[in-house]
Amino acid sequence: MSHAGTSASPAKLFTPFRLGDLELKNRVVMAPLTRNRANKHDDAPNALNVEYYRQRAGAGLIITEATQISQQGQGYIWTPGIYRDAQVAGWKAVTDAVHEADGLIFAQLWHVGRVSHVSLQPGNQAPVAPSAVLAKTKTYIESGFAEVSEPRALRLDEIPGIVADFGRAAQNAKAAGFDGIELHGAHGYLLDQFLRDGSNQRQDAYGGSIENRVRLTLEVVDAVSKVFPKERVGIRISPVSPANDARDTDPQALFGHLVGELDKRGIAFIHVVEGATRDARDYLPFDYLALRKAFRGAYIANNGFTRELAIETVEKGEADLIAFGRLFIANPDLPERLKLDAPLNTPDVATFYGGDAKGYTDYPELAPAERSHAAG
Ligand code: 8OZ
Repeated sequence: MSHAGTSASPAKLFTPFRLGDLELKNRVVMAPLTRNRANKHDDAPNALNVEYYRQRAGAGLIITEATQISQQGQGYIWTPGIYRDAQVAGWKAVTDAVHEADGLIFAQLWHVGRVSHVSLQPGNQAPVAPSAVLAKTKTYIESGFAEVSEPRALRLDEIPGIVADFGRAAQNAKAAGFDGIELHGAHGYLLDQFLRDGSNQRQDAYGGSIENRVRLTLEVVDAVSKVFPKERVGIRISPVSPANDARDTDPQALFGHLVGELDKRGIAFIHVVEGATRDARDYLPFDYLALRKAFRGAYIANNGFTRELAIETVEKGEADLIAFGRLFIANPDLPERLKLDAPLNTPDVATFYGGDAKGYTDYPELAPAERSHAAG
């Protein structure tokens, strides 16, 4: 196939896409990426973060790094929040820079649930979860990697407060100038903990049947859809990823039901991490096309896509948009490089989480000579 680059008919991946009422200039999405470089004193985005996102505004859509909706929702050191005024102001500078560079940006709203450590929690209290079940996973705190802390089960009367925190975070995202929001429903964090029977052992309206386990996620979708129009709301899910000890006895039934409910609500997109994050795309068998068919909004596919697979997947109509993570870390101008089939910089794993400009804003863009070479 010759869908590459600069011929008269570029591959569909490099053509515009209508997402609700937004016009994306291409179908290459910057995936949410935890980088742990917010201000150390208030977890607000800063000038370095502004520069990082500005450099990546060539994406059809940027989805920010996971951003906690409350201090209780934080699970790692130096991740940004969106619940304090200084954080909203920090994000406003980010969205202004991305918009000036002709980009679009959604905030990813995050509550980590049990994937946290007492040192990050208000009053050094236990992290909260659907049930008091410890996750076999690690986090990182100021001193380095640490086992996550024993969680406590949320009381039934606390759940409206969680939904309200998501709603308030969405209001803050609107005030900060975001074009929309993505809920983090993946990777074993709070919403995913409620979805799955490995972490949700509740016997109230939020546990037991699939209908009950999806309840919190749908209440949160409804709450944020009162703040942003539904066509500016999306959700990320990871049906089979075992990240953070996420387990379920029947992911196909669970996510099939969830996606059917999301379809009824008419939100903009589902963003599906196919396979195991940071691991194999075929980690466990799962019918992703069944989710695509059950949902009339956009389907964003993620996880380990190469240029070829991305082009092919969009041509075949198996996804509308492809989200790239690691490649966007190392290549601020990734859409242009992919379009030209230009060489890619290699991501430096040692500088992924925490640090300064090194491995963050210092990856080079293509030089003009490289551009014309690749195009020629
Ligand atoms: C890597 C390190 C810490 C958090 C996720 C938010 O997996 C994350 C994350 C990734 O979704």
